Amino acid sequence: MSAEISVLQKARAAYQPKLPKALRSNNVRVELGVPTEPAADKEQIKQRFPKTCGQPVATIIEGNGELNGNPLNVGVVLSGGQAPGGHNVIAGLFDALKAANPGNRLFGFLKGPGGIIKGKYKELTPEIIDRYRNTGGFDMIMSGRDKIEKPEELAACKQNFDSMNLHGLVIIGGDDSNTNAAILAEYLCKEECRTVVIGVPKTIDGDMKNEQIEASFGFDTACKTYSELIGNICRDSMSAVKYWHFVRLMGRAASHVTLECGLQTHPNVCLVSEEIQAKGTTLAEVVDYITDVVLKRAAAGKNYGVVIVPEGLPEFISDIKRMIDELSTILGKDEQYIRDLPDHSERVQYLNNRLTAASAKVYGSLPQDIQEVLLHRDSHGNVPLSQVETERLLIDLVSDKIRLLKSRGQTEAKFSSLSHFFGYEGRCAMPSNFDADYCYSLGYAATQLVRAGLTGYTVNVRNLTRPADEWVAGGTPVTMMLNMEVRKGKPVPVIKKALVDLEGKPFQHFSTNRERWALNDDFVFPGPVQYFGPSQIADVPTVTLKLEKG
Ligand code: FBP
Repeated sequence: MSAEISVLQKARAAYQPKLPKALRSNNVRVELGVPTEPAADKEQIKQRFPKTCGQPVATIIEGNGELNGNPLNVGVVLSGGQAPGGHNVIAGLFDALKAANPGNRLFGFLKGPGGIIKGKYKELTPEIIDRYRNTGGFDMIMSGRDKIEKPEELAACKQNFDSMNLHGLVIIGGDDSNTNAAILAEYLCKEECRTVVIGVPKTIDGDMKNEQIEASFGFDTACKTYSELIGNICRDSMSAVKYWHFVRLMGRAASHVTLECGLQTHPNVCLVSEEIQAKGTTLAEVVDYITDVVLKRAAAGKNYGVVIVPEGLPEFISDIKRMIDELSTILGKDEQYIRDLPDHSERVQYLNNRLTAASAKVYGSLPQDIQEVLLHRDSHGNVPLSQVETERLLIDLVSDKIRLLKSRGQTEAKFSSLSHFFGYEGRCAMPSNFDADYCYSLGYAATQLVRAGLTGYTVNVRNLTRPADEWVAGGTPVTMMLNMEVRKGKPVPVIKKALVDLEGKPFQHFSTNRERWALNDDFVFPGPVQYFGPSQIADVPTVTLKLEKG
């Protein structure tokens, strides 16, 4: 880490994150509710998690507790994509551990879950923690996307925990990593290992949420960062009056990021994958819709505009989704063989013989770079969609269509386009006050769950649209959020992803206004994230959260 820090970094280092009232007290206890059930596929989940399935919801409240006050060794790991606030989770964990007993120790496993398997870790000291308070990024201990699933990997983890005399492990990750936390917790219970496992809901994608978990951390800062940039682009577009900007936004599956940025900035077109899926829309129909807006604006003398597109779109367009599912099944069986084929044309030929005719046609119609990306899966079976340039594909198809209409004399629209992808730019931004406070509270609460000896839980902090003082912290049994899904052709337990609810208030608000936003220049310019100043500017949560919570 560089020795020189920016003026803002210096000021942020002094920021004291706000904690809910109950967590500020040194006397807390964990109250347990009634037994819970998995979200779906109950019998299969119960069979796979006989020790941890059905545990009750936990709430942390003020009061004389029976929480463990003996010296504890706790490990922490950052898993998956970066999200603003990760360092504050660790700072919260650390401060709560030291407040409970100055002899408590915190160890950071390095480079993600792979560090747990390999036993690579470092002790986190006050000097290290202080250097990273309220900073973005995951560089304190780095992250990785390894999955702990094979029997030998689980056994290696246990061996490392035993030799470190570890009482608890906190896994900071998204839906896949919290699923991993449940698998590890179940395994450790079966093996009668003392280490408890607690997950923390992280992902800028915002799709790890449910009745208990109101938001994943990082979503707030990432959306505010992208919205600042989109607002700037909207202003540039109405100043230059000659470009259509196509902006793809991160979010591997759900469109929460795009919808939130749409609500913050009012672009002319905002695609929501979940709606496209619900209507069974094809790629050609998506192109028709965008073209229609371009032509209507051109007719009003506006040959410019802004289109925002969710990264996850390809998996929600009916014909592409079917093709990707078929590809996943084929890759589940023959991935290595396909990879070893000498060139791409042979891979296409091999796939042509195995895909249905309709899917082979869709696959064949895509540019080669997209075809190649679609043949990869990460360790959790996901397509690396951040590498699929959907915004360029849409630009090409819209300009083809406009060219055709022009050749028939049906339009005189001018269509000059520019493409952007906002993803990595937002993942390591300095956390907003909301994320700084929320993450610190999540870390603080995770310590209390470890002290209570709970395992297989995801920590939660609720009531997030109220001032931090009124937030309520607790834990949700991971099995309560699980369902079975097919990954790489096999059914596996995973946390049910929260997609955009088309009946929910955020989408409804967008849907009521989108036509007006399409034709007029109703752009909103949110400007940069504010860290200081009046609370209604510096502490405001996302539009999504405000609309969802009324
Ligand atoms: P997580 O689900 O791990 O939080 O990551 C989300 C994400 O930022 C997606 O939006 C994106 O598709 C993906 O990570 C990119 O992955 P990578 O960092 O491996 O390129």
